[in-house]
Amino acid sequence: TERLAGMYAALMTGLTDAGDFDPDRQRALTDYVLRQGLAGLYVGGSSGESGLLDADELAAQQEVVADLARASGARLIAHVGMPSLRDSIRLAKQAKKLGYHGLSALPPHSYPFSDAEIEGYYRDLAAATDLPLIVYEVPIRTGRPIGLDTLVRILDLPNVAGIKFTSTDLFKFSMLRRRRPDATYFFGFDEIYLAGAALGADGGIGTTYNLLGKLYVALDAAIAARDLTRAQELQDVSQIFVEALLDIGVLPGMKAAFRTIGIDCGPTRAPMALRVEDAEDRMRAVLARDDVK
Ligand code: NAY
Repeated sequence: TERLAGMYAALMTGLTDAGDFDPDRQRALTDYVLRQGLAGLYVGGSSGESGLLDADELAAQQEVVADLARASGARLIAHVGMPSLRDSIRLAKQAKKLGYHGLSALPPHSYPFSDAEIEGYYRDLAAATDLPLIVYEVPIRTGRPIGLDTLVRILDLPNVAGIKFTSTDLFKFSMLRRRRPDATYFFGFDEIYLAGAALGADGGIGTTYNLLGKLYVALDAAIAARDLTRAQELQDVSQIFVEALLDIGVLPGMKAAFRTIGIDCGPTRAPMALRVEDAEDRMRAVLARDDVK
């Protein structure tokens, strides 16, 4: 299997006004993202509200996205992390059939599982298909960082190709990379991607790439060209955008920003909701700033 690397949008989800999965809105959004020039899409992750969707909805989404993306040359990674390993395996097998290029999954976190149980989950999931699996370190979602030695053991499992590292513990990121230099390292915080790249990330996966994909393509190019000044300028724009989102709620704010450019992907699923009433005005103002345009 080929190596997954580069810049991926953590694809968002299209919902109807009533909050049901909406294949048409999903297609409109996906079509916009595919035109950003990114390496690919990370489908069904945190940014896709997967913690609020059920396995049937995620399966439907996998299919809609694969059908649309097939001709584009974009790489597709299916996030299949679910509270139940059985659901994860079912989604993984479907992703394989649909032609996805890789898998990823949150560690199990619906109970306080032991390191051995977390490793067992990844072992069983990785064995379900021959696709490369990207494990996921994201303590802001799981409530618990995974220890360095456990992460190294997980990276050594058959079919495990790398990690999506969404933590600000950059020393841990570096230690992991030195212990397993051949694994693929994705960095998961958009607003500090440059820091992850400076320490050797092979790519990024993020929410704001959906709307600002071209910015992250340019950031990646500036880094490859060793143009630190340009890279810092681009990272600053991403930070201004993320700062605005954090007040509003990241995913509701992203959906508001999309509405201002004529792409309606619906509300976020309850209980996730806008935290302010003027979200669209705020996002429109951020997108119109001279330093952001
Ligand atoms: C996903 O869908 O799994 C992700 O997008 C992970 C990366 C995002 N982190 C989380 C916890 O959702 O893009 C980041 C994040 O939204 C962004 O950096 C703003 O903080």
